[in-house]
Amino acid sequence: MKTLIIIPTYNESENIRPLIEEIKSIIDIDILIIDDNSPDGTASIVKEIQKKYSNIFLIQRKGKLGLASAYIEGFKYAIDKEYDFVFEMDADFSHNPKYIPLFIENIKDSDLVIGSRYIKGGGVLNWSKKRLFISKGGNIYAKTILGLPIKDVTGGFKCFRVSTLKKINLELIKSEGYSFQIEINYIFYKNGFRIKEVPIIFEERREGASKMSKKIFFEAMIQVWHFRFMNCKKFLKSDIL
Ligand SMILES: Nc1nc2c(ncn2[C@@H]2O[C@H](COP(=O)(O)OP(=O)(O)OP(=O)(O)O)[C@@H](O)[C@H]2O)c(=O)[nH]1
Ligand SMILES: [Mg+2]
Repeated sequence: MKTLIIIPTYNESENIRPLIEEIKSIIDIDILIIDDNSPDGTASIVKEIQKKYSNIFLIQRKGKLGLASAYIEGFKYAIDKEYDFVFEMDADFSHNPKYIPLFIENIKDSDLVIGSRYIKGGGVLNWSKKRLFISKGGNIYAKTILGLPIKDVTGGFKCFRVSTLKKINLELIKSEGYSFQIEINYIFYKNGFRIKEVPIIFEERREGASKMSKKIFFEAMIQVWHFRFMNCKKFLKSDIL
């Protein structure tokens, strides 16, 4: 099965090389880095690594265009190049590559596999009580308003079946940043696609700075109300069904 890992990057120069090496030590898999012109030169490090591996790909964008559009660009790439499965993964080691085989095992009978911090066996390492409270609270808030039977609706370690993504009109996705994770889960759920959660232990980022802020968090929480009242059926491409 042809599988691609999408890793969006913004100032991940310290993490990207060790992360790719660690993934490669576990599984020989294609990796697509989508870099938004990181001022710290992340893209030039990726170009160095490309000399060593033939299946590392790089899309360089003009500036910080946000997480949602990075993933949508990556999904289109996966559809174009006829991958079977595609991963979302952070560059900062919060998503431990050791779980990749677990996702691959579980996507065989699902359309979306979510790495979940909030199911039995999952968890978070090295987060402050405050950060954990905000994350758990945000989760309960979003899943209650949306009626989502998913324990971790904001997590970003995921694997999608490409043939299912192909049925969705990605252009209609409203999110720019972090609410993208909630929006795509909701679209999958409302259209009856199979969603499975697998437990992961999420770790605090290894190097570099977080791009998460109070403003981004509250924006995502307001967006949830927009999702609540949107017509999810409009995302289905009727012509290919
Ligand atoms: N291409 C691209 N990547 C981004 C952008 N914003 C964040 N990223 C990347 O998306 C991933 C998740 O971002 P983080 O800053 O780790 O956000 P987070 O995981 O919610 O926050 P922390 O837990 O504090 O690290 C990382 O690999 C970032 O480098 C963006 O605008 N464009
Ligand atoms: Mg992170």
